[in-house]
Amino acid sequence: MQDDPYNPMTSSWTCEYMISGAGLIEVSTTSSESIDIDLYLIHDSDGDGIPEPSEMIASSAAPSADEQVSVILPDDGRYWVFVHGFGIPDGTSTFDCTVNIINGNDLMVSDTPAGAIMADTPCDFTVTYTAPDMVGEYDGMIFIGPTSAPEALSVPVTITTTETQPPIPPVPVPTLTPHGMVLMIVLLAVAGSVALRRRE
Ligand SMILES: [Ca+2]
Ligand SMILES: [Ca+2]
Repeated sequence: MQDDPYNPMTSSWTCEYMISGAGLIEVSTTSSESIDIDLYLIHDSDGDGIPEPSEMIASSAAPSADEQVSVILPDDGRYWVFVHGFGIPDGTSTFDCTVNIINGNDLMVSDTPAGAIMADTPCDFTVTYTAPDMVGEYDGMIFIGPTSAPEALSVPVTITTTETQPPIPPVPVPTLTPHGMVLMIVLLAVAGSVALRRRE
């Protein structure tokens, strides 16, 4: 719907999520119509259950319907996705909104190397998972980085479960450490996925 173009808080399409231990929130919109919708992500940081302008943590407002926001390692709590009708020539229109939230602790990292890792030195670690009962494809994420920025690199993990469960594929460790650099790493893994697609 056409909303007040100067006030994203008037967004007529909103969706609420409770987030706990998430590694990623990723939201995108698109439309087959010639409209301009914008995307906002709001975190209820004061915990009062009310979305406020000061709580906006991400926005995407290009002059089309194709928008995308993502937040890595979001704080726990209540979130709202606002889709703002900036320019809807016919007053109402349709769009797709895809929300991907990766959370949970179904992925476990173990056998991590202790101490410093020299550049260009491969190191092995073990990733185990708790497979959901339902056969399907599940997205997870492993963060790798120095202790001061543990989410510096994110490695997506996809687990496909079948009737007979295959072994988990090895997770490649990005080899981006420059020559001579010593990298202290921490590993944090999250898994589980919520994806929905809504058309209104
Ligand atoms: Ca609030
Ligand atoms: Ca837009």
